[in-house]
This record gives sequence, C-alpha cells and structure tokens, in this order.
Amino acid sequence: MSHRKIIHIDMDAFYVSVEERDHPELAGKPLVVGGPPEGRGGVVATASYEARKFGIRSAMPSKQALQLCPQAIFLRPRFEIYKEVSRQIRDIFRRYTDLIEPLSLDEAYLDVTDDKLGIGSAIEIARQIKDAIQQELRLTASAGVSVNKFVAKIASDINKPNGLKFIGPSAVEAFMEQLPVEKFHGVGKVTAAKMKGMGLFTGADVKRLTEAEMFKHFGKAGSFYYRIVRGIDERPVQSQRVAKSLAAEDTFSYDLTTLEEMNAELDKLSSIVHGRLTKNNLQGRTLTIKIKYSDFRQITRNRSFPEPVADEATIRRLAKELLTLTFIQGQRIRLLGISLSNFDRAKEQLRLF
Ligand code: DCP
Ligand code: MG
Repeated sequence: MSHRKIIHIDMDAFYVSVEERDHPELAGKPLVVGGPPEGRGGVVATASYEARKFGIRSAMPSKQALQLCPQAIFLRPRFEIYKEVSRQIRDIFRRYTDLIEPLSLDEAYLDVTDDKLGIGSAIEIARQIKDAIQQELRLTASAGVSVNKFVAKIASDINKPNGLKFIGPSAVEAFMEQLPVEKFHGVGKVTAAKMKGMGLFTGADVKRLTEAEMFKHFGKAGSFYYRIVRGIDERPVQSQRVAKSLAAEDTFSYDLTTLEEMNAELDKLSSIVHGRLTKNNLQGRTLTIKIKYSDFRQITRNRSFPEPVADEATIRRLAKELLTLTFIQGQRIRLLGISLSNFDRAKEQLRLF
C-alpha cells in the first residue's frame, strides 16, 4: 500500500509575527494587528501569543481587546507586506514540490509524494521548510505531516507555534477516532451541536453510523465525514486551479459608511475588473459583489443574465444596484469586491497560479 505524503503549513500569528520582526522593540509585547480600539467598528485581525493570554482572539472587537488587556499595542495591518511574505514562503515551498495549494496568505497544502530533491522523508522536508522560513524570513511556521489533507491540516495545529506533528499511515485511524467532532475541519458550531445531540462526540462515535445514516442527517458533508473518520480523504492537492471567475476587491484602511463612498469604490473596482476581462478576452454572465463588514461578516450577492456582461458602464450599474439592495444605514464596510463568472467558453479559462 503506497500512501501520499501531504504537508500542511500554517504561519504562526502571521500578521503579528511580521510586525514583530520588523519592529524588534515590540517583540514579546501583547500586540494586536487590526482596527483601532478608539471609535467603533475596529476588529482584531490577529493577536500575538502574549496578547492571546489575555483572551484576545481574531475577529473580536478591538475595543473589547483593549478592555481585556489595557497595555496591548494596536497596529494597523500592512497587507502589501503580508502578500510579499506570502510570495516568499511560496518560493520556499516550490524548492521542494510543484504541487502547492495555497488556502490563504499564511497557509498551504503541499504534496511531497514525488520528492523533488530526493530527501526521502516528508518529516525531513517539513523540517527543512520550517528552517528555511526561519532563517530566510525570520518567521516561524507550524507543519502537519500525514497521508491526506484533512489530517495534515489538523496536525499542523497540534504543536503550534513552531510545531511539527507527524501522523503516519498506521496512526491515522486511531487519531481520527479520538478526535472531538468540533475539531473536524468544516464542522461548525451548529453541526457540532447537532452531532452531540445525536451522541456523536468523537470520530469513534461517528464511525458507528452507516454512510446512509450520515448522509441522511448531514447530506453530502455526512458522506465526507463517514470516510474521514476512516482516515479516507482522497482530495488532491490542487496547484493549478482553473479560474472560474475574475475578481477585483479592495480592503480599506478605514471602514466605509456612506453609499457615496461605496459607489466611488465600486467605480474603481468596475474599471479594474473590466480591464482584466478585456485583457483576457472574457465575458461573464454572472456578476457578484462581495461585502465584508467591520465585524468580519461577509456576504455575496449576484445576478445572472442571458447575455454576457461586457462593458464597463454595465458592470458599474449592476454592481451599484446589488449594493443598494443590501445597504443598511449605519453598517460599516471593510471590504468590497466585484467578480464576473459563468464565462462563455471553456478555452478562455485562466490560470491563477
Ligand atoms: N486573519 C484575519 N481575520 C480573522 C482571522 C485571520 O484577518 N478572523 C488574518 C490574520 C492572521 C492571518 O489571517 O495573522 C492568518 O490566520 P490564522 O488563522 O492562521 O491565524 P494566525 O496565523 O494569526 O495565528 P496562528 O498561530 O494560530 O495560526
Ligand atoms: Mg496562521
């Protein structure tokens, strides 16, 4: 039986670690990257491990964070720098494998089954990647090493920060059996509560149900959990996602509150999206807007048309109409995005990476 070798890498306290690195005088202090605690609407993007000792967490209002830890130091995020670091870690990954699937700026799956450098062990590859990140970027990452994505991702969290956890082929099933259902990636609060209500607290409990029963209660996800608790997760690491949409979005350094400001942003985004569509000779029949509020809640609204949307004025008009439909006075907006999807011809699909 041959197994895949999958590594999941996740940077430790990502935004805050970059800030500590670039401002050494702040190292070890309770740091928060996010919106300012003065005024309303500021939220925590991430907190240093020192700040987490006070109970500060991602997505918490900055005001509450300051109450929990009055000596906390608040810093504004520098997204351009984090993107640059993200590109740098990806360059390190690429030395070891071409099969890389980024999940966010600070997180990726790597399939190292086809050991490019002939290192011989996935654990050793993970160790070398962690060392390279530490020595070249002066940041730390945690790695999980296993036979599939699901277990690798959970493993990377186990010895965080600066952790390395290996769950080998013969240990996977026992690991899944003891795992509390709320730790299952994809099981949110609602599903976890439903599972517990049914007496399902761990993987071993879930294992007592048939696939049909799991499907009946949890739909498609139920079938997925049925296989997961048996250590089966065949999902490939997908390095080249074929783009099914083309998007432009902007995160603001301050929250937008008026429709006027938002419309001005949509004008800018429409022009960017239109430019990209033209450049790639694409036309989409579905237009979507994405809105992230200052409390990190995110919504999307879309509309589809029989004819492809091609010109900038139409993109602008449709985006504004969708926004107006969702607009509620007093809501603070942190991010706006426009995307077009439902392209006409398959041959015109793009490669993102
Ligand atoms: N982030 C954010 N808002 C959230 C969660 C995260 O802006 N609600 C950003 C800030 C984080 C980065 O994404 O630095 C990565 O998210 P992680 O969940 O991996 O958190 P950290 O890397 O900060 O900490 P950890 O060491 O727990 O991975
Ligand atoms: Mg992280």
